[in-house]
Amino acid sequence: MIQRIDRLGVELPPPSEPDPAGAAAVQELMGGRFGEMSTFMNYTFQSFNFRGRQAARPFYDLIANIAAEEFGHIEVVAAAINTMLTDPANVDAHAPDATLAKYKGIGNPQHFLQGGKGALPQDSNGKPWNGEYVFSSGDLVEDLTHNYFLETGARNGKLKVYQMVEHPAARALTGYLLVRGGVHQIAYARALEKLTGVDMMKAFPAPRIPTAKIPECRPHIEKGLHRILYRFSPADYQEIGAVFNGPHPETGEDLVVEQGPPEGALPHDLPPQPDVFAPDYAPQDIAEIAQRLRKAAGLPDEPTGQVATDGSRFSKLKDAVTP
Ligand code: MN3
Repeated sequence: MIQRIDRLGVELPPPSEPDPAGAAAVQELMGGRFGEMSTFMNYTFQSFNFRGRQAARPFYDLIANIAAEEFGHIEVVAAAINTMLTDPANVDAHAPDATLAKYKGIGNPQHFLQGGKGALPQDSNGKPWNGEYVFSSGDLVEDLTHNYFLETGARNGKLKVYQMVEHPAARALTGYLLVRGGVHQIAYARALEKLTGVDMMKAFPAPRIPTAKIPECRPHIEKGLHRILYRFSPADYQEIGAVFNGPHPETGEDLVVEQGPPEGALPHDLPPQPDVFAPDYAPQDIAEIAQRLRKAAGLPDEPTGQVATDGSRFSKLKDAVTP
């Protein structure tokens, strides 16, 4: 089972200028062959299918535990795409005044036509994520070798998206994922070293990504996120430290296991976009129904969940400046 926490792994900036073309490129990190849906589903299926797990416990724990972090990576990729598709100045734009015309020919039209300016389980070409990207052979060394290769390709992809997309949400996303993907790459390298004796980081020293020189990586490195594996369970997966230990292959610092999940960050409540009916043509109607239900259920007047910025703030701001 998985327990869910209403936080993002990393703080993202609030919506600013929409960047549909950038959002389409970031989709590669969601539904591409080397995207986060792939890492998540590979480790998830490998952990589901793991035989003899008690005898091989440290390896089972490692794969199952990393799978849990990958769910949060999908979540933060979606949050970045949604931020980039949000027009905070457009919260009162209603059909049929052709507010979407400016997006014609830019990015992935399905972000607007199929979805409500929301992330899709697709790659940067709009091709759906594919279950054939999952490799779960049952052979532990094969699966771990595949995972090392997958993390290596995933880091390459993150760096290329970083270079292609300048939107601050994409930069915050890729800076974080480059650091965390590096930890997972090291974890699988260590697992293979301990099983087979091969020095993976010497055999395949790829990709050579100088994360310490990337401004959006640096704050995470300063907090040690490049050498921490979080235990994503209150009581289980106790044995990951039997594999994830020793010096960091690049910096020489000790690798550490920390009780997690990480503190994370509050998500911005992205404002309604009535031009794509998200969450409705007239979002205020839904808000009024929700408020009645909340009152009838004996809940406090203010919503109980926490967000970094309340989505309704955007339209209030607009009201304040509109005569
Ligand atoms: Mn990941």
